[in-house]
Amino acid sequence: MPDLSTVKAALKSQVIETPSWGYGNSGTRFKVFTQEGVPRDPYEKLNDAAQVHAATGVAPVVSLHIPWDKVDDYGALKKHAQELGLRLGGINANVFQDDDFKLGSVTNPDPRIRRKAVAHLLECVDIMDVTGSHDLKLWFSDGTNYPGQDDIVERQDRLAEALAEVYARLGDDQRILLEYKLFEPAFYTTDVPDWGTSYAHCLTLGEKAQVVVDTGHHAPGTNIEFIVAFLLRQGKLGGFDFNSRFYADDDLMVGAADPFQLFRILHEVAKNGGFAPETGVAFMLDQCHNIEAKIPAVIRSVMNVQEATAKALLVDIEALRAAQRSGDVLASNAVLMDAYNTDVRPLLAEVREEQGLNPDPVAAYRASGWAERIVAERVGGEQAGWGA
Ligand code: PSV
Ligand code: MN
Repeated sequence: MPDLSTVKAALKSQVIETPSWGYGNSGTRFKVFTQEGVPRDPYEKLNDAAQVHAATGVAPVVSLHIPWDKVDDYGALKKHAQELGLRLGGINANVFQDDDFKLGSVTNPDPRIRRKAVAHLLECVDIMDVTGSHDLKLWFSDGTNYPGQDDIVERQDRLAEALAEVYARLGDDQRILLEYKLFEPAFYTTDVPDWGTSYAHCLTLGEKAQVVVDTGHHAPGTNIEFIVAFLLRQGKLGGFDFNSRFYADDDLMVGAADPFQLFRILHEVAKNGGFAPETGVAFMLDQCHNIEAKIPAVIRSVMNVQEATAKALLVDIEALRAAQRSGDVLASNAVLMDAYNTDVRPLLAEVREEQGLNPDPVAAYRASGWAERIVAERVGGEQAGWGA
């Protein structure tokens, strides 16, 4: 059996990065519903993220999205984060909301627009230099809607050229995390549709380029844990954008739709050393809380990752390997299911108490009075959101 103190230590040192945009208004292409008390600027988003960290103890890092989180002084934003006991994490580039990018950003047939897109990516690296962020997270909405619309191979060439230029600008401790997504907003071809395409570009770029697995970006039925295991083996798993989905890229709370899948993914992470800080796997959330209260939803998501992690760490690897080597299909499966079926909530409550935290993070947040305070104080101004 795994040593309980090792499991507890791993749970205490886990770091989950929360997305600034998860605290703002969001919605679908049909409607963005506003909520009272939503942050008006990146500073207030960090204030909310600090509540998640206070309640869970494992969420000290916040990803930014530019220009959603554009500020005049990133040094001041970094200082604000530090004062809250937080640090600024991945910088997510946004080359999908400018009218110029209708036919693509870095793969656009027009060289002027390609330059504009690359300029934004380089600006994001400038921001990373100030914020101390290590990760430039790239997701390209680029693709085509109709057969014949553009040349598939030429678009790959343009993508490779842009990536190489940005890669050359990276500092020693900075990396590109290249995200893929099967479809949407492009409906016929997407220029980085799958992990293989991302992996191939990252291989060409070099060591400082790795793949990001957004759990909502696959065809239904895709075996995501296989992808995770493969990328870890190759040293190319840069991180996760965690969320869950029933249909497409639903961006629901991670673990809500399929907690067993989350467990299977984290089992591969645990078994292949991905929780060791030196592997650099970033455990980020990428979610939108369209209809539920945002801060407690982020807290719930963090807890879901913790629960799946605890179960993954409880897998009796020795017993699993012994059963696998002897070809005992049922015993191997039983070892895994035993861990999955363990109620780890008492263990996590104990871990939190040992860290001086409330064993129930949701109750801790409720008791803090923060929800009432932001509704009362955040009056006027323009609420943050990604628009639709
Ligand atoms: C695209 O669907 C994506 O997953 C990318 O990570 C974006 O940066 C993010 O969503 C925006 O919510
Ligand atoms: Mn994502």
